[in-house]
Amino acid sequence: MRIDIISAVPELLEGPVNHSILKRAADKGLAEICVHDLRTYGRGQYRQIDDKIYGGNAGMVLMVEPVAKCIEDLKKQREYDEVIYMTPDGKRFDQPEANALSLKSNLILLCGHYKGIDERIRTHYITKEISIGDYVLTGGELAAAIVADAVIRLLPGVISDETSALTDSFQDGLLSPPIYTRPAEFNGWKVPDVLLSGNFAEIEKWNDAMALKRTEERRPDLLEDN
Ligand code: 6GU
Repeated sequence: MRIDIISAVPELLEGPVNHSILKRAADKGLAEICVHDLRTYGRGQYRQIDDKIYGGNAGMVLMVEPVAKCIEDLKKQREYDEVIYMTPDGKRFDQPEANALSLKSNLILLCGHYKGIDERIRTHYITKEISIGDYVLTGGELAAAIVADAVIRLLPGVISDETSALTDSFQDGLLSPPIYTRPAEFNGWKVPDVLLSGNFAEIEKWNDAMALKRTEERRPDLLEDN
């Protein structure tokens, strides 16, 4: 899978791309993440990428030309499954969307900034708009990093334990049960006996029951949706 991220502040993506699971996936040859600096496509000597909103409202908008040039450049090199605009106006990102995107080959994530982008980009290039939640961020970079992480960790081989991505919270519509590791007792705090019993049928039953209990207590909305 390849993800191209277009950004006016590419520095914000350096950490996630160079140090997170994204880097591990890239090193293993399972994913390629390329960050493109919008300013490279900017206008004139000052590489201008934003301008005032027509009609008077305060604030700056990403101009159509630099974004169009960048997207056109990328589209010349390969076919894209989706050109995604990261914006609080978009559909709320969730696990089913991450699963669906993980089956694609080539994605563009366009990070919004300032007051947004010229509407003509949305009309003529964008195939999907994604929000990561009902709050406003300064730009789409952190949101793009979240989407890239959620998608790439699902690719076979990225996480060493193949089954672990499938047993995540949310994959079965439930939160995860409590988990423990050694020692079996610390400060008098004990690991539940059943987990030490070696009885795998009982352990599975306990895990299922605890996952359900936790979901009922913390996220009853997840149970209502089903
Ligand atoms: Cl994708 N972008 C911005 N700027 N703010 C957000 C968001 C995205 N998702 C939630 N808030």
